[in-house]
Amino acid sequence: MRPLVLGLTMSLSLLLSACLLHNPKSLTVEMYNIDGDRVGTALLSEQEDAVAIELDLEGLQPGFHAIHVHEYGRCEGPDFTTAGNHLNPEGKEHGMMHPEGPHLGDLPNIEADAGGLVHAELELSGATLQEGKNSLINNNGTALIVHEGQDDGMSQPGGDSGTRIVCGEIHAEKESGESEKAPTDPTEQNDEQEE
Ligand SMILES: [Cu+2]
Repeated sequence: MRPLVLGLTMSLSLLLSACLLHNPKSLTVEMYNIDGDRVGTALLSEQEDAVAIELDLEGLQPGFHAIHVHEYGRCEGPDFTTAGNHLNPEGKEHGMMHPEGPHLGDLPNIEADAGGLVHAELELSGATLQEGKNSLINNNGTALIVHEGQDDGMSQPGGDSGTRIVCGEIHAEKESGESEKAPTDPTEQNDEQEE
């Protein structure tokens, strides 16, 4: 009987640690440009009813750039359309200044300095790294995307922010041995592909 009890205890603790991995307090997201070069990181950390994002990037054009969380955790170059539209679980309009917005994934513009560097501290209000409707790690995750232009905070569907130039996949850390789930086809639900 003893080995059986031991075995059960071990599988229970494995199960518990797996749950903890799926509910991270913080995550580091690697950011890549359209050539597949790593250009920085975003450190995401769980806050009360928000996720804080500490972003460091290099190699951008100086000036303002739009940044959003998009709905699928797939960054495939050269256009990153695999990340789908903005994360918008509540069906709102796009834009930080829109009266019926914003999307959960909307964020204020970031600014690259004369050397092309960005250091920004952002907050994604209402989002979570835990599981649930507003989770960034549900299903196949989400993606943090920087655009060539700036977000005007109002235009539908994506703030007229232009080409996607940098992308980072946001996933729960996987336990070793867990195989990747088959990703959904982003084209199925995307009638209007956002810029
Ligand atoms: Cu975007």
